[in-house]
Amino acid sequence: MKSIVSKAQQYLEQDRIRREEKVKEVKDFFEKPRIFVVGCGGCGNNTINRLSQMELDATTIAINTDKQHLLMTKADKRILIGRSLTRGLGAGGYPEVGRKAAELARSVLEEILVDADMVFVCAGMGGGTGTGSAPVVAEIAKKQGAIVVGFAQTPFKVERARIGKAIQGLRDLKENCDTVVVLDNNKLVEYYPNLPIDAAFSVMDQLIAETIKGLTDTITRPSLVNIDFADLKAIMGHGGVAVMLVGEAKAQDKASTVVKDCLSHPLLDVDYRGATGSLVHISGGNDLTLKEAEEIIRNLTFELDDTANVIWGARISKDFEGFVRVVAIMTGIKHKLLVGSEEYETLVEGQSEQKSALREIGVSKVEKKVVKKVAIDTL
Ligand SMILES: Nc1nc2c(ncn2[C@@H]2O[C@H](COP(=O)(O)OP(=O)(O)OP(=O)(O)O)[C@@H](O)[C@H]2O)c(=O)[nH]1
Ligand SMILES: [Mg+2]
Repeated sequence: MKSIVSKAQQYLEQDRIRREEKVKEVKDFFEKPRIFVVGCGGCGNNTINRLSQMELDATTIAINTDKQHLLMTKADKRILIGRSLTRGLGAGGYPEVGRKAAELARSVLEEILVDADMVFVCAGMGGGTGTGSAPVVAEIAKKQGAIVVGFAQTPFKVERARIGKAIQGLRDLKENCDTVVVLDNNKLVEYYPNLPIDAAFSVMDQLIAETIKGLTDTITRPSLVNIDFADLKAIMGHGGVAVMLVGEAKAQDKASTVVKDCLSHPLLDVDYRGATGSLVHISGGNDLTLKEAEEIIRNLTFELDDTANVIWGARISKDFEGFVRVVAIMTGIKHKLLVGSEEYETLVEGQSEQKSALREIGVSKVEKKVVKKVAIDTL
């Protein structure tokens, strides 16, 4: 048995070298999916700024009605929208102005996004520019045939007047995106009450940027381009509202530690009961075993529906030796801001009762779930 294992390891090493050579060949041969990240308004521009500091296989675009903010933003393309409406001074908290400004820039945006395969649209909800323009950008991208994923930050409770606008903005964004990942800024106040506002914002921006980078890397790695893009499409193509989970672990029992880290992330809404789809991406070193990867998926997706579509992939890289990182998107969730809190509570209560009953009789739901694909990509 030992000799078989050592032969297999030898083979793996040869295979790794062969694949590294192939990766370059394939990279030159296949066209990569064209990915764009568009940041709308102040908050969206800040996310783009973060992303610009990372090596990203995507084109970054910052759009704003606020000339000053746009000038401070680093992006591949910067577009000042609605100049005739706002004279470059911002939308003053009016989403109608943001929407009109984006409408005026429609032809420019159409031209830029013409051959996009995937577009991430980032905006903070509740102000004027992001709230009004993000749904228009999403609609344009969708019409051009791209998969469109929105990342929306919802306002602080103290920004009272902004909450109504944010809910409407979120609804409009959801209408025009395939999937919208919702992130709650109130979590920043709960967990970083003493951090200066800029610093607290930048933590959220970093989190979004890391997730977009993780997803982008997954689909642009040449050896698995087509499979990964198709998978992403399967989950995000009709994802509705989504939440994201991010976790890291170094410990010996990293499989359970990383799941705990994902489920207790201070800035993320981890209530994904009833999710209908899940895309989980694990990055680990050579020490990550298949059993550990399987355990991570099983524990993370335990709460999901029987019919949930679960797709996962793992990438082994030298950078992750002794360390594991998980990025997951859970789609098809009911978000409290979008269904009304009473309706939401009833819905969630019903689901929990059903689940605890199942747990009591020892039904492990994961076995029944449709786990579509396992891609172990060694680079
Ligand atoms: N996480 C995070 N949230 C932000 C940031 N900036 C603003 N926000 C949130 O996003 C909401 C919208 O704010 P902005 O993006 O500045 O507004 P805008 O789209 O530029 O709108 P106008 O300035 O009215 O044209 C705010 O209510 C905040 O809750 C940021 O850098 N990070
Ligand atoms: Mg602004």
